[in-house]
Amino acid sequence: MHRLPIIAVGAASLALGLAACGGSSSSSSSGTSSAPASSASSSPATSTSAASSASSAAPASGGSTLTQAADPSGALKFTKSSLAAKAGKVTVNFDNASMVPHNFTIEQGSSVVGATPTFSGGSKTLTVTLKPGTYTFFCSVDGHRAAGMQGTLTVQ
Ligand SMILES: [Cu+2]
Repeated sequence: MHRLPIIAVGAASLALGLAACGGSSSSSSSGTSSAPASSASSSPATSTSAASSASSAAPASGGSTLTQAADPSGALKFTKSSLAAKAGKVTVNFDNASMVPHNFTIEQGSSVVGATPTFSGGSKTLTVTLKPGTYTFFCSVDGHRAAGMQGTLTVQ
């Protein structure tokens, strides 16, 4: 008769102990797991959205892709004196097979819209977002523009 209450109390205290232990461990585990979970879910989310927007932007935006090249024999001229593109994202693949350093610079009025680095013996890609208008492209290496390395880019 006396043991049943003792056992019941013992079981109750054991249950309390378990409950307290379980409660503290679950609250601490939920507290610690929620922080990494939110940071873990937010960082992949931002990286995937950034990656998907970056990867989908070029092909999916329907932007124009232009090709231009410096004279491969080293003459101070571009192979095309005029270019045309649609307004929006414009990608220029600029090839300079010669050993003369060149760049491809786009200007509207007197402000530079975008430019590749100056380089030789390779190719560079320049991506700019352009509004409709008339732009000038040229090579900004000293004397090259004056020698004829310039042309007109028409954006519609
Ligand atoms: Cu040049």
